[in-house]
Amino acid sequence: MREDGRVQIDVVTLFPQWFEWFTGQRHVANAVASGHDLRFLDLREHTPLSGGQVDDTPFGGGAGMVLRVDVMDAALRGFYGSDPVELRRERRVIALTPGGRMLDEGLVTELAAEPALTLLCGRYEGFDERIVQHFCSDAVSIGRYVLAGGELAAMVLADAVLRKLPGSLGHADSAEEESFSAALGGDPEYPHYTRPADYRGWTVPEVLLSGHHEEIRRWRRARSRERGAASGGASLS
Ligand code: 6GU
Repeated sequence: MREDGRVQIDVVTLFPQWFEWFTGQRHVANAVASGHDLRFLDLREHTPLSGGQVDDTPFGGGAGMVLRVDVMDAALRGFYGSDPVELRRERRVIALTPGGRMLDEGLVTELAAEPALTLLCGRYEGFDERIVQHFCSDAVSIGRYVLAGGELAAMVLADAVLRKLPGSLGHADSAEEESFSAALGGDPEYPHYTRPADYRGWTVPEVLLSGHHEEIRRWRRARSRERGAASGGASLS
């Protein structure tokens, strides 16, 4: 966050229009309305190559196309007006790539504390490695599977970061005691129930209807721990 508590997230992509749906989502729209800044920058806009070319065949051969380093250089220079080698000293510049650091709640919390992020979306076979090496502060993956491009991963990351920011969720507490938070010792969230208390004979745990707040708290903590152990996650406590 900046001193005024606001965050700027820029997404560099070949498909800025994909993000129209994303910015229409309630919590994203709320975040923008409360002063956070979201921009979608078209990688093709500043390409020095003819016909809007941005990629090329890989040296050494192999399938697919690779995003060119000179194209990314020109794009970042065009958007920020400075050498991208310097840019990564001023803000987190994150390449979204399946080989990157796995996104988890800890990394999301870390990124939500930054004043400004730039997310680079790869396409095709990915980035020329020199983009990651010289222009990026981080490489991030959202899981051990391959997507056609970084756009969905950028939305996942931006969604997870934005919902942590003040002004994004309607309820101030709703991000406090949630899955993987410190309040839950890093475990997943406990199960929730609402009306009806009996549906087709599937009843709600008695303790939740009891009104005993301390017992409810203990029950929830225990269920949360069980889930953490079952999913093989690392409990903080
Ligand atoms: Cl960040 N990008 C792509 N293309 N595939 C992925 C990914 C990212 N994370 C998991 N799979």
